[in-house]
Amino acid sequence: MSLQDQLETLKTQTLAKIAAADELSAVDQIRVETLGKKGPITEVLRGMKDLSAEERPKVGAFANEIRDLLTNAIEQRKAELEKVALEKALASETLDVTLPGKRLTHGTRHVLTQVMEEIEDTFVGMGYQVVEGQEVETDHYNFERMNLPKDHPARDMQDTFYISDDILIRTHTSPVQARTMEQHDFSKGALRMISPGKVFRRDTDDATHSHQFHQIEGLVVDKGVTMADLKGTLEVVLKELFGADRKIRLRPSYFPFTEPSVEVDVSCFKCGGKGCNVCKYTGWIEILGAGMVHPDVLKMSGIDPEVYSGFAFGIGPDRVAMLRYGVNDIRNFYLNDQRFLQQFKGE
Ligand code: FA5
Repeated sequence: MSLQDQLETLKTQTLAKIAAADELSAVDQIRVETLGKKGPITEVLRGMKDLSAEERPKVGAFANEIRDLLTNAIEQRKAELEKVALEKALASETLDVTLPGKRLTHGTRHVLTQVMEEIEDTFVGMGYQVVEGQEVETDHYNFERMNLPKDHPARDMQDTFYISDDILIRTHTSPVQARTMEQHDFSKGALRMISPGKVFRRDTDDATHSHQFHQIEGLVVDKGVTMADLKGTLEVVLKELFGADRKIRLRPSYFPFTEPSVEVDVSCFKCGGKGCNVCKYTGWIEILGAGMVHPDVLKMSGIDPEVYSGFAFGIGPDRVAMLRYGVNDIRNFYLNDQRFLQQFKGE
């Protein structure tokens, strides 16, 4: 086959290949194979040295013509394929500005935060200061200053997680009482404080117990504070929380840091005291522990019990929230399940 014929066949075959290529990479491949240094055109041009002087320019011109033609065909196919790719991208990435936007869901404060803030507001309205305690406490403040010396049997009710022999995560918010009393300057007036926060116990988790829960401690110390002040204060707060027609009841109880000590019940907000499943058919719901600050606790904080007296209480807001909203398992508060939490939208 003459060189011209070879070039002619190459042209036909390559043009067919170019037309069939449907990817940019395939077109590039054809360019390298046909026009590259090791391709057939270069081969033909190399073979020209064997041609006669008459034939050489003709074959040379024809070879250049074919090379230009194929180069153009390749460029054109590339441009076509690039256009198709662009159109495809534009079609798939279209932004429809008329579509409705995606709604951002609003988070809400946790239901326990809401209940605690509500209780705080009531006390702030009565002139109490809110004191932040610390979750990691010493044995000294958590127990000893609360009249629970080492080996006191009442420590068993509040077993906890120890970090070392003397450092623990607090079992109640009561240590804040001691920390606040020892700082208070009575020449500036009475001590009235509440302290909300997390507490921890080695309790087995069940529907009404969690190893981590919350308390709001309350403490009032002044000259002439009596049990009547405690009762009046709690009555106001519990009516605010559970409804104006609620009654309260004090039952004798025992805490090492108060004397006398009481458990405080509120008349059932569901049945009004007749008896139902919420109040376990007693008509009353236990809400908190309280009492008159033990004289030894005052003394340990440098306060003279002959001059000053006080009351203290510890509310469990987890239980308050359960009762108020009919939540039957305390663990719901700690599972971070949106379906549960979204039901308490707050304001
Ligand atoms: C105390 O912790 C006392 N410090 C309260 C107190 C303060 C009494 C000041 C007198 C003066 P108690 O162990 O009863 O007491 O706990 C108080 C409240 O915390 C309970 O009424 C209950 O509402 C809540 N509570 C106790 N244990 C758990 C628990 N495992 N899970 C959820 N709530 C709990």
